[in-house]
Amino acid sequence: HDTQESQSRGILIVIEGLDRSGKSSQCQKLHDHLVGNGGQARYVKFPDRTTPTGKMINSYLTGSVEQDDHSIHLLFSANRWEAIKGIGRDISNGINVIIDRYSFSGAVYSAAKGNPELSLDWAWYPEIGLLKPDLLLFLDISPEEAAKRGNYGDERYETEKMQARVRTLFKELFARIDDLDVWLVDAGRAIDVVSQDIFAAIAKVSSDGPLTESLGK
Ligand code: T5A
Ligand code: NA
Repeated sequence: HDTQESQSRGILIVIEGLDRSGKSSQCQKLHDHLVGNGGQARYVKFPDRTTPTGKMINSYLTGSVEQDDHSIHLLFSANRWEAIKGIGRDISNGINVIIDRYSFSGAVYSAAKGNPELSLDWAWYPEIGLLKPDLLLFLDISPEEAAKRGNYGDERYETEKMQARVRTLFKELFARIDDLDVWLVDAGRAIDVVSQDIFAAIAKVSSDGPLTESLGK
């Protein structure tokens, strides 16, 4: 078999945003849209709470366990590193991978805590070398609007003050990274209106080149 060489690769799409911006709803819709068009797709969510690192993260987020700020930060990163080879393999096998939160959340939430030892630079470092997305969609919503949505406030970072800092830092981080295709999507609109914008963005992504690029400094 040398069909591998003629088969085109999948694309790597990342959806980021504040808590309750609608990431999971949109990832699911995008997954169904791609499969409905005859493609293959896989939906990956970080943190993946099912693995050993993910279980530790879950205990921290739900408030049952405390963690040192550096330590929990590195656990979130480890939770991505342990999954990345599998994601790369799927992409080379022609599967489109949709990721719900990624390195950008990783850096920004830790830096937003206000601990002077966790600068955005420090927080970004463990992400260097992970696969770079072909497209990054940022679901933009005001913290006030997000707070009106279901179950807000259940987890550790769900305060309006924290979310406001997170929103500013996301934009700061996007501006710093070279060659990153970022689409800002107004996520304060109805679910189906938001997904139409997302489908339009996806239609423009090309998977012509090899997926060899990784996240840099
Ligand atoms: N974190 C994460 C880190 O600190 N470091 C890291 O490295 C990573 C990966 C958990 C926390 O971990 C932090 C960030 C987070 O604080 P999570 O598990 O992704 O991360 O948790 P959330 O972001 O809170 O995920 P949610 O599921 O709560 O939010 P979503 O996915 O953005 O929103 P969704 O689609 O589930 O929708 C939430 C509600 O709003 C409604 C939905 O029906 C649902 O009820 N909704 C809408 N309502 C009106 N209009 C729309 N357009 C709507 N879209 C959705
Ligand atoms: Na949350």
